[in-house]
Amino acid sequence: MSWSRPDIARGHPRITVVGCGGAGTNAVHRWSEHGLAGFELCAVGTDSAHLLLAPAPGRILAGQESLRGLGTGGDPDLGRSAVLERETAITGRIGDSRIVFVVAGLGGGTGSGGAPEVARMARSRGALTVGIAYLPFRSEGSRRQRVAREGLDALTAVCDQVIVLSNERMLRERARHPLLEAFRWLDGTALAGMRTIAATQHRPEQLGLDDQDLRSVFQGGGIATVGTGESRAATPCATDATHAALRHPSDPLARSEVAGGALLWVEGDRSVTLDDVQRSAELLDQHLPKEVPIVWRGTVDRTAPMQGRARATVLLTGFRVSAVDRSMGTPPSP
Ligand SMILES: Nc1nc2c(ncn2[C@@H]2O[C@H](COP(=O)(O)OP(=O)(O)OP(=O)(O)O)[C@@H](O)[C@H]2O)c(=O)[nH]1
Ligand SMILES: [Mg+2]
Repeated sequence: MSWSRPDIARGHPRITVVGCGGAGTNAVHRWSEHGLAGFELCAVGTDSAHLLLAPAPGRILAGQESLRGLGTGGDPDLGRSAVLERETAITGRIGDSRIVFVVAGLGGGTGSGGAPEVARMARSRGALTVGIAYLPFRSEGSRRQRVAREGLDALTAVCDQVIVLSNERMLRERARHPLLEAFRWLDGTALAGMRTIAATQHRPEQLGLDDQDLRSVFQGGGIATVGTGESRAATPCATDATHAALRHPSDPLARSEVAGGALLWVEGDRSVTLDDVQRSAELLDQHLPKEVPIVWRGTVDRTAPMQGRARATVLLTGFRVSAVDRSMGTPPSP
């Protein structure tokens, strides 16, 4: 990995989130409703009506002339060339960001074709580049699965790590919830992964995460999965939160195929003890093959929203794309 040390005099390094295509724009829209401190949000899209969801200063319409604001109709080649036409605007947004998250739903045209190009632009400017890829529901059919798989290949080739979130997870975990709530839940999981990675830049105090932690688990690139869990009680328990978090990374990717490492980040109020965090790490250790390196860190969060809460986020890295094929039942690309 090539990213360089932040310039201390300039304070916190910039972290930018670029949503690409419909799903990427939706995610940026939902996160912007929460006022995501510490992240700059923007969206690149080919569908002008849909792009209006993104926060105003960060909208980049791609393919204005060729596609006339109507989307690509599912064609990744059109998505790629439209995004390339806006390279100057996109790199202008990325600027000197230290971390860039490129978020897209794979299977359509704009995200599958365009997100790898946005990621390439970010990485060539020296940013740590992390893809967030929503994979289509099985019920969307084999063509979408194939396009998604090709998009995932392209994205993995240019990112430091790609966090995969299968939409199928919503069916397993939120099938009986209102539709929008299910989508918000998956966005929340993605956000937990982004916050964990961003914590290496924003919160190096206490027993916080740092650059070295990220380097050790991102080494070798590949695909990552994330899970997050919470415990809410008078005396919140980090081990319970970790237990809940571990239900997700095991799904859809098999834990035995982790090739990179594991990052466990526990946030809690003052009642979370060292012993509790230590037991959380042991729990994670029991879930993984012996040789997988684990980095665990815990921070006390004094802000009001974390009162009576402990939150654990687990990031497992270094899966091969073939592991995604097996878990999704996707036929491998020719
Ligand atoms: N998790 C999640 N997935 C979504 C959302 N919207 C769409 N998807 C998924 O993302 C895939 C790609 O859809 P879009 O993002 O709309 O496609 P696009 O990139 O805009 O591509 P075109 O419209 O074909 O140019 C879909 O097949 C869905 O599986 C969303 O809001 N959240
Ligand atoms: Mg679209």
